[in-house]
Amino acid sequence: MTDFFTTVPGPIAYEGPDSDNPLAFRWYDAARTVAGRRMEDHLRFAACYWHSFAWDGSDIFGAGTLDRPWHREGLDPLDAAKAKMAAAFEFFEKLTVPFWCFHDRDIAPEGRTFKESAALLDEMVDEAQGHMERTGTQLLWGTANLFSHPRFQAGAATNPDPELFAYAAAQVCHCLEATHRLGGQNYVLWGGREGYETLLNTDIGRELEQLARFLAMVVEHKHRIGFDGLILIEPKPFEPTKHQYDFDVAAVHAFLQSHDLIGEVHVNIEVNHATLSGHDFAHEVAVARAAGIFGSVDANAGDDRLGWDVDRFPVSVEQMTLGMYEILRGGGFDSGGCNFDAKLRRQSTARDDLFHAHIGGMDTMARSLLAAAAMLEDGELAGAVADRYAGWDDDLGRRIMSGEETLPGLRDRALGVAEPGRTSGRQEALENLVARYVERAR
Ligand code: XLS
Ligand code: NI
Ligand code: NI
Repeated sequence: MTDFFTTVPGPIAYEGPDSDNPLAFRWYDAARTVAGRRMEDHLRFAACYWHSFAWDGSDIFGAGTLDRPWHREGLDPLDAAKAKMAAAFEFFEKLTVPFWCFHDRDIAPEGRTFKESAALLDEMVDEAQGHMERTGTQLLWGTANLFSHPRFQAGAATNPDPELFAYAAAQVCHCLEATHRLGGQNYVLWGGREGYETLLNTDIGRELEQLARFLAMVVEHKHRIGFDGLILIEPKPFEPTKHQYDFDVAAVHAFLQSHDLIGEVHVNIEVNHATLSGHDFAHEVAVARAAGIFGSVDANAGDDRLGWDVDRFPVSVEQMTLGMYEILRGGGFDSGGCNFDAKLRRQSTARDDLFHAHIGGMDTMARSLLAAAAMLEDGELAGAVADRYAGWDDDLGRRIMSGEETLPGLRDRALGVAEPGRTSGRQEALENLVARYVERAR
């Protein structure tokens, strides 16, 4: 145990909704059983390495603001990586978060050659293994950073130059194996720069075929090494490129279908990416569930007036309740979980701010779980939906769906029946119903 977070003794404990202790959980009670499962096993929280430990608070206008001593100039890169990792695991342990997530470049410095980088990653994976054994923290997923280094300026798998595809493939191969070695439960592919800026220099058809080939290679290798976690694509509509190929869940689904990858690849849905694509988070989960490709969640929040990936910590119980409800309807997480792909505001410079941010996020998600579980258990909302579609279980609906009816057959029928009736969609009443669950969640 290091002493980076000296003002927080840890472990953070559950004290209940009436507690005024800012360093306690008010809703996240890991051991409490909700809808037949421990809260901890429902939510499967993960802290991410990149925003909390690899990012120094810099933005496009200015330098880092955060107190991260391992970024100080002149340090040996490997020593710095180890100091960073010690602080990260001190944090995970004190927060009592069961999982963590990383990019290869978050945990290990980049060498001068691929060979050097691979060796550095191996060394840091050994280091992580020690920390994981000591603290009991598990790995929710690993991923390769195929977007920060200038070599990836034109993308990785979708690069116009096959040398870059080859480099990215080598990096993913190594990172997938590292994830496997650490007992990772999933492997994520976020298409960082897999998209384009202008059609004037881009061949979309080729790039999509390259992306499919890359994905097939990842799937092949996953089976080759016996990795039984899920391969997850994380959709995002834009940023950093103007047009990202994995725009939203529906686009990913169509891509998987047309390349025979259904069953092999699922999705990691990020809340802020969902809203950037013009959808609600719950919509993205529902589409993934309907398509059978739901995997995991990057829990964060956008900002109503900022149209980019601001990665705030989740604050809206209502938004998350609707998302959790869709997740629970599908049976909850399997190997996935809630990864806080979220970062501090750059003025939050005290070391304990990282705790307050995660405690708030975990409580928001936990309270949402309680509301969603009650909604599901009472069944009133589901009942209202079932009533709305009841006609499809009757004679006419069944005949249409079974193929017994044809267009002219339905015209003949219409000639002999009255104008169809209309029933209320009852949206406002249902919104009030949800509000009651959100208010009463305990
Ligand atoms: C960026 C993505 C990224 C992925 C992991 O917007 O959210 O952080 O989750 O590469
Ligand atoms: Ni994001
Ligand atoms: Ni993400």
